[in-house]
Amino acid sequence: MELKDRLSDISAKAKIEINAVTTMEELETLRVAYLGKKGALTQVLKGMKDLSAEERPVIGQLGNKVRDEITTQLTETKTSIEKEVLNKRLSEETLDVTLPGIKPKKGQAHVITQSIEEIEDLFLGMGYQIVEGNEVEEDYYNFERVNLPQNHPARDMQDTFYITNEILLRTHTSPVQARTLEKHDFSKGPLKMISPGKVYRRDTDDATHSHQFHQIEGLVIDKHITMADLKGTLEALAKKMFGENREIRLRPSYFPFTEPSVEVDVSCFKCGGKGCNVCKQTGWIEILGAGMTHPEVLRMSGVDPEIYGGFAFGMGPDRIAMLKYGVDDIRNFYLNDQRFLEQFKVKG
Ligand code: 2U9
Repeated sequence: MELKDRLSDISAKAKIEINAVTTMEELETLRVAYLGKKGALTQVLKGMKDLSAEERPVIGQLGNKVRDEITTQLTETKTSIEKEVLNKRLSEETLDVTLPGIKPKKGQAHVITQSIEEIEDLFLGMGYQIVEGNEVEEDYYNFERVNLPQNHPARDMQDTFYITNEILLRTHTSPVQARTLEKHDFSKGPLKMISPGKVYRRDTDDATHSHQFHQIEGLVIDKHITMADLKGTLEALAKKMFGENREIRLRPSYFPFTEPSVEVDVSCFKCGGKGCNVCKQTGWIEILGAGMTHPEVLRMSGVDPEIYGGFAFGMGPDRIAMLKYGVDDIRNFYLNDQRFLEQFKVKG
């Protein structure tokens, strides 16, 4: 067959085949099939070397025309396929920005934090300051300064996490009281403070003991502070925490840092005092310890017990939350299980 005829066959065939292409892969296959090194057009043009001088330029021109036509059609087809692919993606991946967002779950403060803040509000309203302090403390401030001398059992390893012989994890927030008291300037008025925070005991964890728990301690030091002031303050605290018609009763007790010391019960908020499972049929629930600050503790903080005195108290908000919400295992507060924690929604 004449070169001329073969070229017009290739041109016609290419037009039809490229027209039928729908993917980039098919397009590339055709480009190689016609224009590649072993392509149909390339093979035909190899025959030009056998042509006469008159024929060669004519066929050469025709060959270039066919190559240009095929290249143009390949490029146009590529562009239209690319456009189709893009439009398909655009329609599939359309994001309707006017759709409402996914509402994040609203969290709330931890139940112990809620309990602490409720108690802080009460004391702020009574003119107390809230003081926080280090959890890593000196043995001296944690024990010595609250009248727990060197050989006191509470200082033994079984109760305390020691980091060195002198440094420990505080077992109560009393060192914050001692540090604040020693710096207090009484010419500016009485010391009225509470110190909330995490404390640590080297106990084995069980339903009522956690190696980490919380405490809130209070301290009021001035002239002429009496036990009646202590009782009135604790009554206000009990009513705020457990309801307005609660009563309290003080039972004699002993703490090295207070003299006299008392343990404080609140009338049962569940049965009103008749007796039930919460108050173990007694009508009363122990909520905290308190007492008049020991003179030796004052003296060690540089305060003259002949002139100044006052009261102190300590409570465990974990224990109070367990009583208030009927939680039977203290460890629930520290497992970070959302199913447990989200039950304690913030009111209002
Ligand atoms: C200074 C002076 C006095 C703090 C006090 C308690 C009573 C008390 C604990 C018992 C178990 C709280 O519920 S608990 O975790 N503590 O009962 N704490 S008086 O007295 C102080 C502290 C510091 C300078």
